[in-house]
Amino acid sequence: MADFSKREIAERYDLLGRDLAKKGIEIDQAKDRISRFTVEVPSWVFGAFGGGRFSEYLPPGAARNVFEKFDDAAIVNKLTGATPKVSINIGWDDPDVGPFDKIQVDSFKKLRDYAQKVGLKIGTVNPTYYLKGSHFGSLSANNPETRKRYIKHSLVSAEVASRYATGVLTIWLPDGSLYPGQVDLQTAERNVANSLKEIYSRMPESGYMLIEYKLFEPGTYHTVISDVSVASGLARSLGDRAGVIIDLGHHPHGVNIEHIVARLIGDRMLGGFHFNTRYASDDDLAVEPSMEIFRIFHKLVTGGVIGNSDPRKDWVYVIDQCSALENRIHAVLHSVESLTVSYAKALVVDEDKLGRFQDSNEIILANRTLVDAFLTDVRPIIYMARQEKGLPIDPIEAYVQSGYQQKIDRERKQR
Ligand code: RM4
Ligand code: MN
Ligand code: MN
Repeated sequence: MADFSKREIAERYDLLGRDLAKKGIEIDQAKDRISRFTVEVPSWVFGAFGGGRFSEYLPPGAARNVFEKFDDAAIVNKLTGATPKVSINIGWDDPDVGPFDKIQVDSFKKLRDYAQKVGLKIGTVNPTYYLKGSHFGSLSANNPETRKRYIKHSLVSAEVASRYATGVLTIWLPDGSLYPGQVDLQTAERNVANSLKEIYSRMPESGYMLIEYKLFEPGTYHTVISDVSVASGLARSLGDRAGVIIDLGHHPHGVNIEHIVARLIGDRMLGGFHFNTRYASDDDLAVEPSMEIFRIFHKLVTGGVIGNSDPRKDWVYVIDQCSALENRIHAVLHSVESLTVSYAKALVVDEDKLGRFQDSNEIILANRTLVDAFLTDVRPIIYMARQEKGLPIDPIEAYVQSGYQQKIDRERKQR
């Protein structure tokens, strides 16, 4: 818990600044980059989705509709200054609740206007491929009618994205199979490729599409877009307005995710992240400031992606988590904190030294250089950045003190 006076923050900042200067790192530059860091929050973390195994259980205060989700996102942004955009799901977040096939693009104007009113914007837009009638596949389905429905749904979503949001469509398909032999693997992949081609060619020209992959769930035997090679292959075949989004929870254990990042950057592929923590399995938990997240940020920094002054060269960053038991707003604030800390650590790597050790094959000394940055307490950088913006030093503590939770617990009892 951080409870520092202005003077204490200045002292800590100066001390760290002197340490970093010895490595040739300018603390003010790191602070400015941290000041500019933003990440999207997911609408779904605030609402009913995420009961998981305890389907009837909802943490107190869960939002009852999309507007309440935006209210919650607004307080997160107010406290962190780092989450001005909310990622939405078409099919869950429709302002006019109605049947899936009748979703109206225009009705999202209301949501865009409401977002503006509470100081937010709509961020990435997710079509929802796992609603009615897709239990045997959506874009991969053998049934052409099902594919058509989901192509139409994708185009409605793309239109919402371009008209009322940032134009970025993020696509995750639940398509796959439970048993070997259930579907023909090539047919399923071809159906997806053709469906995506149709979506890509008909979506607004200003729009972008990021394709997400996942090794498992709901498919137990196979998923059609199972890994980065399938996703990037599809994206490449579509064109330069298609790319890949990496969800941290979607890999087998032990996969080197920063290597995937490096490869996508090397390929000049559009990229993005769905941040979360996976322990034993994919469970969309809050982000912790782990060594892995630090290494990923280090790649995003050295690859010239994060914070690039040309926004088209930067990636898209989204928190994708869905709390089951824990307080939703605490969980999101915790993730924002962890990501900010990890980014700051990635900015204090002694790159010259690292380069020298790499050139001279000093394996452990190179590794220690990275570890040294990871072990640096970078919080003074973050505190200073927040203080300058008039934000609370500790957003979670400020949230606990704010009384907002008590208010939503009370107001949202009826559902
Ligand atoms: C999926 C995938 C999608 C997310 C849904 C809720 O596993 O991660 O990105 O939107 O879950
Ligand atoms: Mn995801
Ligand atoms: Mn996921």
